[in-house]
Amino acid sequence: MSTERSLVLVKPDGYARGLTGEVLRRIEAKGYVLTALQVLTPTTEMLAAHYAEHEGKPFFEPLVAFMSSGPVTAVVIEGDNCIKGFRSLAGATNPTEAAPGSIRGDLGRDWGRPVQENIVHGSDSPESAAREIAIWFPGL
Ligand code: IDP
Ligand code: MG
Repeated sequence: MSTERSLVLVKPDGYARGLTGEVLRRIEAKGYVLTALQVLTPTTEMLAAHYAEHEGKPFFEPLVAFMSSGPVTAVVIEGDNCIKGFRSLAGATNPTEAAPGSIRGDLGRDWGRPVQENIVHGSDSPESAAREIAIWFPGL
């Protein structure tokens, strides 16, 4: 089955810059459906679960601190192959290297701080999407 759900986050940098609408516009223009949406400032517990795969890496604690520094927009999107499709819309992790045309490539840059400020998160596999949706939208 190729119809999928993915968990998208507009990170605190994107939210603070007023880019939530632009990210949602690109998701809808691509043809994916917005299934659930909320604005919240995540707890460190939620973020430790969300980023469990990165626990122990040097950027883990700064990443959790950054992600809990202000509101984020959490979104569940739906559509055939939307997990891979949104990763393509988002572009490479490092916004300096992300291709023009992508969210990170068009809207992100190096601010002289670690790479963590890259506007969006998108699930990387069906397993990650199911795990992440349960963290951000319990009961969905
Ligand atoms: P992804 O978001 O493109 O899937 P991951 O490698 O899963 O990238 O990393 C998760 C997040 O951690 C990135 O989006 C970025 O915010 C942050 N990050 C990744 N690598 C680094 C790094 O080397 N330094 C600081 N932050 C990083
Ligand atoms: Mg990742």
